[in-house]
Amino acid sequence: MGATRKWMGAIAIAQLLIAQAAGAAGPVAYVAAYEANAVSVIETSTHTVIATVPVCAGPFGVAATPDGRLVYVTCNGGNSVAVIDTKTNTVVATVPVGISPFGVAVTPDGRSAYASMGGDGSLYVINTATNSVASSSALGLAAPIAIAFSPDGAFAYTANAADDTVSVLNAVTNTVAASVPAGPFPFDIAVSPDGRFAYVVNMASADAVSIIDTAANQVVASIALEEGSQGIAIHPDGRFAYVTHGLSGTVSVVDTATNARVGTIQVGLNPIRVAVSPDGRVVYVTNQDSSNVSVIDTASNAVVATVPVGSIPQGVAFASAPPDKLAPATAAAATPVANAAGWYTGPVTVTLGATDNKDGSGVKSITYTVNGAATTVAGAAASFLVSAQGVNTVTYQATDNAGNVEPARNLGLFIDSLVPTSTASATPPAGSGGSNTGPVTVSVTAADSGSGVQSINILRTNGSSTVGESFPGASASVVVSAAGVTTVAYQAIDTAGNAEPARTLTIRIEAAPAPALSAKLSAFPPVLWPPDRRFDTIATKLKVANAVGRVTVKSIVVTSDEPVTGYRDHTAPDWIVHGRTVKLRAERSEYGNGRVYTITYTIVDEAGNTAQAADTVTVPKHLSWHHQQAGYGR
Ligand SMILES: [Ca+2]
Ligand SMILES: [Ca+2]
Ligand SMILES: [Ca+2]
Repeated sequence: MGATRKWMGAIAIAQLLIAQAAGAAGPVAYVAAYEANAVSVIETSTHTVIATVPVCAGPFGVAATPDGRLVYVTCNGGNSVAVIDTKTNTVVATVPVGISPFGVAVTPDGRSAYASMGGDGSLYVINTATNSVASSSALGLAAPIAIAFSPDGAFAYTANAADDTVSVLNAVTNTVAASVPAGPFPFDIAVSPDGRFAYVVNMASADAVSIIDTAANQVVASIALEEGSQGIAIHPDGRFAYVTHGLSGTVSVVDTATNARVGTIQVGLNPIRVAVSPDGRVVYVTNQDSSNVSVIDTASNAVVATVPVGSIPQGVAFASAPPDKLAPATAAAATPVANAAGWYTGPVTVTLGATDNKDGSGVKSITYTVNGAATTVAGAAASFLVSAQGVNTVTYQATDNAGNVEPARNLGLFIDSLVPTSTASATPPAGSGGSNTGPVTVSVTAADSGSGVQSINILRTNGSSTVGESFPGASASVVVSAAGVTTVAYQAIDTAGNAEPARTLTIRIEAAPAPALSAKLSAFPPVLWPPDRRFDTIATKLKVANAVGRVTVKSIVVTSDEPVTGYRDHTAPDWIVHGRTVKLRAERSEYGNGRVYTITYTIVDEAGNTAQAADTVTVPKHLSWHHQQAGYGR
């Protein structure tokens, strides 16, 4: 005993540590690395460390909730218990407890975590729903460095290293129900799956394991193995116990039916804690002096892997969250916003965000396709640019860490950044001088690649007059009728909103010609009578229309339908024009049927327009009754 105690003194008391194998089935092991102030997380299908979780100072014991969601780690140097969320492998709470916590165990119902204080012998009960201390009990236990529950949760058993006892705790009242003498230096404890026996490892004795009958609360047998034994775990089927031996660096396999050693397995240096996976396939052994974990295959009792972990590994427990069978969900957002018709005029940034179900395994990756080309990005967010013209088909789906794949969602992105093109024609075409003489119909037709022509704008400008119109569709026409120069500006706009630069067409319409200069001449009297060869002065009245400026009489010409002289006519001249005065001779041939003088004015206006006006004066053969009545016969 003295030699063993001396060896015991060679190890630091701070390294005393308890492991609690969690009841949760699962593929992940949590290993407290005392000197690293961290927990190494080992994925057990490949036996590789997938995370290192910083915790409080000096992590020792490890226990998981039955549902695998939470792992409790005693921090011996921190006087606290760290709570790790197994979904995220992050510390979600650090619960202050008593002095030098060592052992930790979770009740089978998962509602509480029990931590035993090596420093002051107290028991702390942590509510796993709130991760706060539900109660603390000053039980005066003597360095309770390990704690384990009965399967029914009625009792907890502590291995008390300082007084070589096991305390049986009533888990309802949290009081000591019994104190059972064990071997020297009880260092770890495990309860058989059927609850009938508690197995205590006595470090300081070759009788390494004391077996307590839990009905009688007394030791009923012991198992002789070797001194320096430090940890024990029982296979879920109850048939075998695994005991670590720090001095020899081995693990003994004990048949629980015969309490005989049936195998010895060489592991790492100074193996301390041990845990059996819930499926019973592997045993994890922490080797505190080689800072690794030996993985024993329970079928062959051979080490199949050695996993480096944080410095001075101590407690180990298996945990995993319950199976996640629900796929994550991904939401997509596009920037910028499409127009009302659903079109974009340029590249579109698509942002994807995925979330997994509550208590799910978390989003592992997002896979998206753009027009058939697939990309997978790690994590719950992705962003990418879509820029192809036309209809882009985007699909996206997230995958969680449990392998659940979201059904693909679809996003259609309609991109048109190309302006439409319009052409205009004028009907009728302009004449050779580039002008039209009447109204012109301007017809505009447009075509577009992509979203199609939405409308055509036409703006007519003639001098200070402007008329703007918008026509839906891909064709439009306006009629230009105003004289002068009309600029027709036109542009097409597509459904996406792209507007082509305005184009122009110039229409020239000649002004209607001004009304012609005209004149009407009235001569008075219209009849000369009697025909006595005298001269009469003729009054003339000229009525001018459409003159530009002043009118000038260029000439006054008198003609006669009978000759000036003839038979029995020797008078000449027969008319005199002097200035604006016209004199006509009252004379006619005796053989004719009357004479008709015609007086013709030729006028010119300031624009140079000329016009003629004429009137007649008659010397009749006989004076008609009508003329007599009119007073012409003097
Ligand atoms: Ca999920
Ligand atoms: Ca377009
Ligand atoms: Ca005459």
